Amino acid sequence: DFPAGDEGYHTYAEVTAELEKAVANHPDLAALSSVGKSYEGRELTAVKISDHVSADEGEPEVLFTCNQHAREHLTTEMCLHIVQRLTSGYATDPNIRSLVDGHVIWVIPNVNPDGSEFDISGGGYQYWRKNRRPVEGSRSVGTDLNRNWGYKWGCCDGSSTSPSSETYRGPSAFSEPETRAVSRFVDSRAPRIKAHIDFHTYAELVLWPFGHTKDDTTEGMTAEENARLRDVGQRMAATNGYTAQQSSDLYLTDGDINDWMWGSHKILTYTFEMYPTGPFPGFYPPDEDIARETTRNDAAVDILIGEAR
Ligand code: 0X9
Ligand code: CA
Ligand code: ZN
Repeated sequence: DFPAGDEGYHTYAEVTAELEKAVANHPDLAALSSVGKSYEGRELTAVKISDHVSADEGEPEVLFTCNQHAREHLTTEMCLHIVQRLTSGYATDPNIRSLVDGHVIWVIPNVNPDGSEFDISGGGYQYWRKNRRPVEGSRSVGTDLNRNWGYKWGCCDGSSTSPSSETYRGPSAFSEPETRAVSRFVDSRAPRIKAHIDFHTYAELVLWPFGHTKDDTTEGMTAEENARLRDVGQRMAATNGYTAQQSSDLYLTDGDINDWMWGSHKILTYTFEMYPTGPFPGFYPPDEDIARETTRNDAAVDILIGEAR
């Protein structure tokens, strides 16, 4: 469980219960499925939101993913907030109604449930980042899921080959059950998924690909494509006050989720680094901050959905 005073955050079981409640209250708007299981066997739950949710209406699709990194608990709250806002606001908010009527919105609130449950085990926070699969042939546990994606995996000195590193990329691309399951889900929906945000903390940034090169244009990224990624990124950042930049301007990564989403499927894809800007309170803002910092991204989320067409 979360430490005393932080009970406003949701454990894996509490997230599941909240999602089931949303579906029970809005059975025509929301449905649950699983894209696969984590290493320890937890379901990687996906929420589908649309009008006539059980029908296939061929609408453009959007994906939100959260909690690739275990200790970034505010992101799980962000995905939960998206589900709750789009379902409970549908009846009264014409803007939400038109977004939900015209799109299929997928939300995966916890890509790394083993890691996030481990992070809150033992009475305090563990500062855990990676997943929980032991690394074969070493005493280390965990791969950085956000270095394990299969587009130019390990290409460019943006990840580590050392199992004890916080940015260990894993023994091969998609070696981890969590990245494999989410990527296969996206493969199965492509090319209908048009836009995506992966939520992280912290730094208050909107980041677009590529991460593996400092170049704006390169193989797989024309000047026109780069300009659109930048334009939408900057418009979203104007609504939440984050700083907008290409992800490699922050630092180089290889094998991150956005490089794969764009590189493999041309999905308009972003990383949001949420609140705060610095190490105090860093990964562990008090639960009193959840409502303010998730609501802060409502307009940006709406812009992204509107860009899927
Ligand atoms: O390093 C990451 O995986 C992300 N930051 S975090 O502090 N949440 O770990 C950022 C990934 C975005 N890609 C690049 N910066 N290239
Ligand atoms: Ca509190
Ligand atoms: Zn992160």
